Amino acid sequence: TTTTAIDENIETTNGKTVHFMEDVLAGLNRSPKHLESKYFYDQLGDRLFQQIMAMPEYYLTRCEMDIFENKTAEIAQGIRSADTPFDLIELGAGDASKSVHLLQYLQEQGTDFRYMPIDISGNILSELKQKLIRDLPDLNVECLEGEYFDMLYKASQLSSRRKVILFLGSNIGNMELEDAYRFCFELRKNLNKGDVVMIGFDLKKEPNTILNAYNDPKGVTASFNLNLLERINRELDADFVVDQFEHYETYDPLSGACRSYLISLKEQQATVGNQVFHFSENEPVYMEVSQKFSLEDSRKMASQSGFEPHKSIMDSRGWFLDAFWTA
Ligand code: AVJ
Repeated sequence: TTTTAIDENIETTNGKTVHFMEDVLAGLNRSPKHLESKYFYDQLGDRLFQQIMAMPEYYLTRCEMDIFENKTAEIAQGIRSADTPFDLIELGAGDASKSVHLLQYLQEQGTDFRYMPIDISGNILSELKQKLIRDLPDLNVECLEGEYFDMLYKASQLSSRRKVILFLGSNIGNMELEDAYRFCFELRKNLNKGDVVMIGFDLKKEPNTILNAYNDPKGVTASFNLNLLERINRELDADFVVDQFEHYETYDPLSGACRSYLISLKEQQATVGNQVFHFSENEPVYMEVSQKFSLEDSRKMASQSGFEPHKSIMDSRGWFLDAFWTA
């Protein structure tokens, strides 16, 4: 091929290469410029996201926590834990602060299952492993570091037991809608009849409540976005002048898309790899979508991707939905 030979890819601890440089260059060559939010989560990004989850404005975590703490038995019912032994695979597990409640409950019920957290952050996975060894010493755990489908494939190779997939926290909202549809379709193709998925959807609600969750006054979300520029500087030896970019958040109540941008505060340039990128004054770099859904939206997504929705659990305010679909 004729591809250039800048190979500043990240070698993760399990040997899986993440194409950070390639993806950053591709995104900055697009119009409008775009950086992928999956790269927010380096060590500092993990910390900042934990700070976001602790903010009063960021209701999502507490809503889903309400479900995991107070409706644990219903969740267990939704994944039909009484049936057969299964692998409980969590996509983007992070610190698993919500799912531990389910893990503990399943253990108390004497359920035969193995917990397989998947995350792109090896850093957060090793912390999770430590925590689980300490708090749930009898739990059977297998951590998988990498991208969702690579690791799902690996999980299938490790065992042929029934699968229960957790995709929580409205992580699905980080995909453009068409990508989310494609993702669910792909997920269905990778599962067998009778496997179950539990997906967290942040629901459409009063628009300012949503906007405030992503536009906090202390600027934690701004730092979370700007950290990606810092990360590119650190890991790809780039030279973004980070304080010359400003975080800007929007929520469109029609489409349900909450989107973040970094706005270039002046005309400037940045060098990444061997490429120079020009930013005009007020030029937006599109960073992240956090899509919001109605119950109908989620049901449509299930049926269009070949799943059968069989259960819905909401938090007490009806702000967040955990949907259960059967393959
Ligand atoms: C981790 C994808 C659920 O979109 O709500 C939080 C990430 N971005 N604040 C979300 C995020 C800005 C978060 N998810």
